[in-house]
Amino acid sequence: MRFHILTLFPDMVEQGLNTSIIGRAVEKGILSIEAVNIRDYTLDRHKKVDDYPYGGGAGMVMQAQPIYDAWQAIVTKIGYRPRTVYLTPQGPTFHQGMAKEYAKEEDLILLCGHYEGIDERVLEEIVTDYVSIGDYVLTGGELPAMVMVDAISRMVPGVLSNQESGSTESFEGSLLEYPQYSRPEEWHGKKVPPILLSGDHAKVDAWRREQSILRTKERRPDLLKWAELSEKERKNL
Ligand code: 6GU
Repeated sequence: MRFHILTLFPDMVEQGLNTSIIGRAVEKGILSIEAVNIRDYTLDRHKKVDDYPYGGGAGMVMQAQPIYDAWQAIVTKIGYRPRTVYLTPQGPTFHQGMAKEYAKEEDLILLCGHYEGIDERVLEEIVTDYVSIGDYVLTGGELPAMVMVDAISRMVPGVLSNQESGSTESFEGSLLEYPQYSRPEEWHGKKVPPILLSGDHAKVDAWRREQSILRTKERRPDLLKWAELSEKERKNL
């Protein structure tokens, strides 16, 4: 899968996504992540990419021309108009199901805004999806874009090793992860739950399932509405 990130801060995005798992997938050629500097496409003699808002008000607005031309350069290179996401608090909140859907795309363009926003007319022409990452205000779309790239990438086949993909399972069914323990068997007077040392895999699985359900009920009861539970599990809630 190929990510194309339209941004005024390409270094921030390239640095932030150079992590172990994502970086390894890029090296293996499973992913490519290209940060496109919007400023490289401005026709302004002074490399300006923003201007005052018509109608007045605080702040600056990112102009249509450099964004459109940067987007068009990507479209010309790949030969079709891919889904184009504008990162904005005005979109629906990103979730795991969206990550799984986006992971099916061959290309994805992520448009990062700054200042007071982007000229509406270019959004109308290029944006197919509006996405927020939660109800708080950030200074720009770069961190949200990195969040999306990470969450989508780990759903692309081959990005996670078998070891790493185990931990996708529980959220897939809308339940939180069960608690994990490693050596030593006793730490600060706290013992590892004995069932985990029993070697009885069926019992361990049943215990973990129960812990996942209990933990979800306690910490994220809102998720239980989506959880895939047996009739018995739902009755016992
Ligand atoms: Cl996608 N952008 C900005 N600027 N702030 C946000 C956001 C996005 N999602 C939550 N807050």
